[in-house]
Amino acid sequence: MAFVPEILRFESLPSTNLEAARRAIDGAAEGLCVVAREQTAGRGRLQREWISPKDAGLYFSLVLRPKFQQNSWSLLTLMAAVAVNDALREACSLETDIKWPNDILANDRKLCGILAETVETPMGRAVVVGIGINLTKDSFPEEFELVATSVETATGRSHDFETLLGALIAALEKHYAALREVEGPEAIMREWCARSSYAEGKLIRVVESNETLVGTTRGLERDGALRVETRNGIRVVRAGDVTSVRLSQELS
Ligand code: BT5
Repeated sequence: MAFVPEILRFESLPSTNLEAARRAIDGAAEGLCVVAREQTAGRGRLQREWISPKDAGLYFSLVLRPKFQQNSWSLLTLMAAVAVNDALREACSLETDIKWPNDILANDRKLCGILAETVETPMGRAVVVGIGINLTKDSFPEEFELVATSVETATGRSHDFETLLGALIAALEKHYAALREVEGPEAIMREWCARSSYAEGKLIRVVESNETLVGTTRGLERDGALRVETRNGIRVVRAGDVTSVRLSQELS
């Protein structure tokens, strides 16, 4: 077993990631899971918001204290995406795609976001892995309908929350244990590539802080960065927002 899960449940929190980070600073052991029925200030990347209405989604954060080299810590996001993909298949019979680096998609719409953050604690640097899964159509506002979806919408029925939570924690335990093995980084990238249509041969647009590039995906670097073949050669993308580009859009 990779970690011993301990689940703390809350009616409402500003953010499960913030609560998990606070508890990590207070000495929480690896394996602490924070779950809330709603978040009033759910966080995405780059100070963005994760909309988290009551009982409409799974709002979850896990405290990890990785012992392996920090240059492999970026793989924890990919590990979490693989675990979510497995849990949705097992608990909800739902096949999903993974968009680099941290989105889980169903029918090309976002169903889940993942936010991994490091936190300095008296016991050393820890990682909080936050996962938000849209369960019902009430989990996001109407104006997101073209870009977002939920487990209920994608499968046409509702699912048991506890079954999905249990499957998610079991999948995280399994893939975190695998990542800690000597061959773990290569293995988790293989697993990620097997589940993602974005790994190889996908025409994408990447919006970085000061630049936009268009190219075709060509697999991952050893730290999980995305390789993109552009007109000017291979570019390695470590941050940024990726969208799929249809050929007609690209050429017009
Ligand atoms: C993410 O950021 O996708 C990471 C989201 C992580 C949320 C979890 S919930 C538990 C834990 N506690 C937290 O406070 N956070 C984590 P990013 O790639 O930056 O995407 C954010 C963008 O997705 C927003 O700017 C919106 O456009 C969109 N968005 C917000 N809420 C959404 C929702 N419920 N469903 C689909 N898209 C959403």
